[in-house]
Amino acid sequence: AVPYNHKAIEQKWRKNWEEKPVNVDDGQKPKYYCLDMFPYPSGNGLHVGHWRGYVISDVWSRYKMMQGYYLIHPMGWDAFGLPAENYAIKMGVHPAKSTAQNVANIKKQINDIAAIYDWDREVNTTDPGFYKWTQWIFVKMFKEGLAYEKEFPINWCPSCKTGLANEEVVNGCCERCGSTVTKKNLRQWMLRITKYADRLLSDLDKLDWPEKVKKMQSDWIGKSYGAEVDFPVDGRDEKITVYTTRPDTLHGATFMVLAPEHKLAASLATPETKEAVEKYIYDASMKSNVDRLQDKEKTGVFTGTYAVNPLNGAKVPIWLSDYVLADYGTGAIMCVPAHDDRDFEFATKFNIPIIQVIAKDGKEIENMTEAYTEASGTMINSGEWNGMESSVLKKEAPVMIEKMGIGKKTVNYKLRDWVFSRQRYWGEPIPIIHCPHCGNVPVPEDQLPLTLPEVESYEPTGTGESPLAAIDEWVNTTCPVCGAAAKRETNTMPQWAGSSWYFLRYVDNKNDEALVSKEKADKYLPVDMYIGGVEHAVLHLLYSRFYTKFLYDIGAIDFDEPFQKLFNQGMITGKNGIKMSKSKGNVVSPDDLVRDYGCDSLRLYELFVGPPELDAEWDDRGIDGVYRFLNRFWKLAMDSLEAGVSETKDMVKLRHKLVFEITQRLESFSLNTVISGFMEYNNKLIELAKKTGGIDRETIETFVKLLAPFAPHLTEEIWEAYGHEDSVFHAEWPKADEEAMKDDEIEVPVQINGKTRAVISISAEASKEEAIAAGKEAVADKLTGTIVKEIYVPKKIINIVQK
Ligand code: ANZ
Ligand code: ZN
Repeated sequence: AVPYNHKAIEQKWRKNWEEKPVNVDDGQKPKYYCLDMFPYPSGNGLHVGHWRGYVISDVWSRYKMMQGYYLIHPMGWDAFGLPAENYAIKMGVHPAKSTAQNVANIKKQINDIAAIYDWDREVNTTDPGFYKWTQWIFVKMFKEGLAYEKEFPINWCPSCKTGLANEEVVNGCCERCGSTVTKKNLRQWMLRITKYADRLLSDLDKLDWPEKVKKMQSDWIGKSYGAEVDFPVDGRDEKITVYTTRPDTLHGATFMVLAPEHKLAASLATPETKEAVEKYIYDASMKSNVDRLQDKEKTGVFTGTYAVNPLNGAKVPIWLSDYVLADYGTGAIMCVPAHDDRDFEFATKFNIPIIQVIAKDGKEIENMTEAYTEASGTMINSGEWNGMESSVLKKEAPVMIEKMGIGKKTVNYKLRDWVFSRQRYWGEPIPIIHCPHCGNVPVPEDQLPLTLPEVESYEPTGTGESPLAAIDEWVNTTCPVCGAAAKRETNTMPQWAGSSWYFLRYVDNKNDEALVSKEKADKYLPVDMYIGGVEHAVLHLLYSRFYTKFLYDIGAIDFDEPFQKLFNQGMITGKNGIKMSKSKGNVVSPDDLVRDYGCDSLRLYELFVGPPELDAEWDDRGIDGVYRFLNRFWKLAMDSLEAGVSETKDMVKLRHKLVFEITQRLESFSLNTVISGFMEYNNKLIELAKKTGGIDRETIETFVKLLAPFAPHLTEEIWEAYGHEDSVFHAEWPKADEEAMKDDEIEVPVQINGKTRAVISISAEASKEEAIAAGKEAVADKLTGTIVKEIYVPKKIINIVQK
């Protein structure tokens, strides 16, 4: 037979598919929407790590196609935002230009993967026809009261020179560039994502997502139940409200701490403490949230003023400390050092009394060396609450407190509203006009898109204003309501704006009348399978869910969760698990490997490197193995075609076992073991063919169909050689007949010390261990001595020797 020529075969089929696409909507088939997280078109192109996700999604898509679905499998570009802009600034070209070049380059590389992306559906977030709808959503949110303006100290990256959302700050550093994030008081556009907190939390139950990701989202939303309790300030009219999740410990509150930013903080100072209090407030304003929460020695200052515990009238000193955050709960806490670690540390350092109110192991501890933080045990030192069980009281106390009129039951969330404006050029202009008479007025919907103007200098200014603010003729406009001279908003949207809804646009990407038509949305949405890296677990995936729920609420779509199923692939790393990056010089480009081994081999190897959900170390040498496998299978198929042997029982059995194993592994997304399964069965068939002179047509064709999603070119070529005119992808996915998989049963005598004691029937293929185990079970009552030897003569006899 002719040898396997990957180059010629791959060229031929690439061309054939282009002329005659394999994925067609006949109006009859059900749809299947398989989505990849779309890339930032960076200037570095793709490396073998990027390929992994695309290969996984392509294999899954082709599998679904063979199961009879019409596929929605699109690709597009997340081209606004900092990476594209930083790159453009570095290279000295306008972001629009560099982005277009990068898109063209990456598109070519993506086509080399042989992925069946439907390029008619392509979207680009920087395209005015696309961002018209990104702006439209913002206008709708504004009209619904979900987009609002606010001035407050936000996270600020001094290197990117822009404000950041909480989600973009990782361990106190900018998610993009790694610089330490500081605080800056700035006017901001905010999105009221907190209004959706409860639904974002409870609807996680509907999703077929990795538990790990769901937990990250629910932790981020951070719902907690507790109470707000009012503490009157001693000798004054004011009250300080605290938020606590442990109202059961109220009798143990021996002091109170306010965040330095609390509105009463400065006014609580006495003439003696004034100087120290003001200094403390100033110092705290210079620190970031993360600095403040990190585990280091507590600092604080006594205000000189006391509050009154509303339950027992005890006077408690009021302190300021930066371990209390201004923007969580009420920004003030009651401190129970006996039962909270941070309060314990603080009380110990500043010599504040510690009163235990929950017995540990039924006892009051003599000298506490650490807080007892569990809500379990009997209440002590707690007046009328003495003797109650703390876990019960914890739930009941909020209601009791409410009845006593000293506070109320509350629910709290860690989730904050989304800081949505960026002081950068390369983003969607926020479509708002500031009118001196009418206030903030949205750009009328029929005037969208509000296009991003050309600027001379698109570098960030660092002043808190975007470069757009320098373009007078753009900034100065008239109010759409009253016609007065007015100014445009000059901030732009964050990178996440476009990616929060792009998946909707793919199914109707040329629609000028609506973001997506009702008809197409009903027909093709939502996404059935979403494939991408786990780094987006909170950011993008949470924002997309929020947008989808909003669009559902305003009737733009009929579903309220975007992604039914989610798969997170692990990262491909360089040697020793180091992340592949240009700066580390360990990037492996797919281009040479495609040239030397072909796309099909590289696709297989991307999967073979390890379980797809785990990180895997790349080693070029491993590709030889899969290349050899493809060559051997090619030869087997072509030789068998010439030999034309008829099927034997063994062939039928192997065929059905193969279908069963491969389908099962594929369904459970164990793609690396699918590949090893192919290799294993290929070897078995080659062994068999040595005896029979070849393998029957149906078995080879079945193998070809199973292998098709993985090695599309090679399988099309063999399929054609076997006389098929239509694509292998229009063939049906094979089904396993479990009856046909069964091994033949044979009868074997079981002997003890050479005497036959039973005859059992076992599989002809049974291993020594299986045969002996079955034999021993059959004669168990006669095995009274010590077994010294176990013999299995395959298919003939089992002999147990005992003493
Ligand atoms: C008294 C108490 C006693 C507390 C005790 C804990 C244990 P989560 O679950 O995170 O909601 N807290 C409230 N507001 C805070 C703020 N702005 N900055 C820092 N800490 C704050 O936790 C709520 C608990 O964290 C609250 O319950 C409060 O301390 C503290 F044995 O109140 B607790
Ligand atoms: Zn006006």
